[in-house]
Amino acid sequence: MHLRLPLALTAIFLYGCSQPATTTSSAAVPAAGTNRADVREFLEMYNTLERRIGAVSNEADWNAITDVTEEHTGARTGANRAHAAFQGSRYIIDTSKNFLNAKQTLSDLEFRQLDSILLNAAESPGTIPDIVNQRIDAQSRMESIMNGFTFCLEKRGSQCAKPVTANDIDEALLKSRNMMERKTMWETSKQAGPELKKELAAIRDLRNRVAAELGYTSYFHLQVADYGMTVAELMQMMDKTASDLRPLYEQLHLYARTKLAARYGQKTPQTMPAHWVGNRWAQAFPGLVEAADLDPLFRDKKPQWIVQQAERFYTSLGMPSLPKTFWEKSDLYQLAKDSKRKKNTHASAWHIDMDKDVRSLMSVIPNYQWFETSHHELGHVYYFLAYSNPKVPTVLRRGANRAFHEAVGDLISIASRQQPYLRGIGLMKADQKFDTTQMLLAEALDNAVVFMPFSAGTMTHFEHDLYEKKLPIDQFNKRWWSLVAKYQGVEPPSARGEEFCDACTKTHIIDDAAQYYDYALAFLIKYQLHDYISRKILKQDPHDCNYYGNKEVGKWLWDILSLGATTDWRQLIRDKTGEELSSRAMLEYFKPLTDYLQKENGGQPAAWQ
Ligand code: X8Z
Ligand code: ZN
Repeated sequence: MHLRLPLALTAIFLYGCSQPATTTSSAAVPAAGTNRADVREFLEMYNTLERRIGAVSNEADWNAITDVTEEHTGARTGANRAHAAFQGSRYIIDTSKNFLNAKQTLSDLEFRQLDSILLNAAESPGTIPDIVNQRIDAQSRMESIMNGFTFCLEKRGSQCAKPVTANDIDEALLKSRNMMERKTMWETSKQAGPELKKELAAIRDLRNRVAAELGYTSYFHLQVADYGMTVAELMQMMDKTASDLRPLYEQLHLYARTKLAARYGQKTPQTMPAHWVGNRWAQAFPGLVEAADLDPLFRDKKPQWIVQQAERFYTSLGMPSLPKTFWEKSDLYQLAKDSKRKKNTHASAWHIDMDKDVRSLMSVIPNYQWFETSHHELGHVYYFLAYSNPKVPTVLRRGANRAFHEAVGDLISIASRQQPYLRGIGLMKADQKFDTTQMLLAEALDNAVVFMPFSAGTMTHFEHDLYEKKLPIDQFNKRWWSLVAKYQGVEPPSARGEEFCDACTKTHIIDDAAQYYDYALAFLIKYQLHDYISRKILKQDPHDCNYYGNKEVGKWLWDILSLGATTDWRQLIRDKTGEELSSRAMLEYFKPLTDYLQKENGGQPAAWQ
């Protein structure tokens, strides 16, 4: 290597600060792809620095999200600025563009790395450092509001006399039969919106400005580019997905509102009142199928057991034990009621050093939802571990695409609700049996079909309009609820004017901007992978199968995970399942429900008014 690291670092930061803005080649930039050694040297330098600077930035993010203080927020802002200055340096942009101009001289692996480097740079172009820094500052501020937020049932002056946790709200929405309490809890869950609304409008403009610098129409466009798709292609795919699933969703919707009306002693409404549902955003209708209620299985379990069991699932497939540091450094359990510390309550997984420092943030309590979520988060963690191998350069230590990353743990969540597994690990008694149709119904309502109109419809269209159409701030709530009505058939318990920002209460809108379609795609992928594993590897019924302990399944999965982003994702799904990305497998999996629901719904027209 000709360019030693400290020298490279100096070159990047000096170039970043002192050169005039340029997006074409300059004398300081190596000639376009004429020398493969130059490309190799550049990539080696980038990967080494990315790993070091990224680790500092990730560690600061971790501290800020797990312990919300001014000091941590400040440290995070500083570390993120340094990381952005590296990733978006003009030297990095010009050099990678130059090499990419001579695409024919590059290997596929080199091309993929340069392409990723340029996409990373587009998040923080060094040509507009002030805007980039403003965006980082705004991001830190907004996340500290969200992560440190106290949901409050009763205020005394400016103090909260009756705080409630996110788990308390979820528990009440899942179990309470008292309409007043349900409404209060639902409204409480929306409290952070007003404070975040102006912040979201401001950061939207900054995100869009950043994306425009390297030629993207909006920040939404920049995020979609990661899939190698245009915005129109992505939106078309999402609309097709929502419409493929619509007939089944309508049947489930009618089933759910009829069932809930009986439960609450009300008339069946034409649309679904948001506070009737056991989920803050109606992205799932959990707790409706009494004959498949899995919560009682966890009554005597410790939260620790839940996460350890999720690890046992992966090791049973032949995957390695989690590093000791995972258990030492993760933040897995709900905070004590009197804890002074504030942390984000939404589950996440973290790859701190792009190597073996992997962590998860959760607030596990013993119930089925956290059992499933623990399997989901460890899916991310095993993905991190699998692609942290010498064949995968740092910048490609990512999922085959972002949806693949989400699909892995969710695939294991499908596996984790199969009865042979639940029996095998002693959660169900050896002679206990849940009705398979009821189990399938619960899965459709809780973690599959009901999610699709929310992810492919409401969330994707809201963020599309927010960024691509620059939705005015005084229409945020109106647009949100018109999408919720259109795609989900859900309406709020009372008018939600523009003093609120109900979209702002969805974590991903704040800290995972313009990426929620990842989950919709992930849900299609997970049923495609599950279909292949159950039929072709296990040779079992996809509705009653057991991955647990199967090394062949483990190897098949590990082969996907260990590639990271070194291959084309479309090719990967074709190679592994023999088909293109589609809703076929998901529709087929839930087909047995069609007749059942039609009968249960008495053949009534299912579409809501
Ligand atoms: O955010 C998540 C994971 C963390 S990556 C728990 N999920 C989405 C959500 O909760 O909205 C999983 C599926 C949907
Ligand atoms: Zn996830």
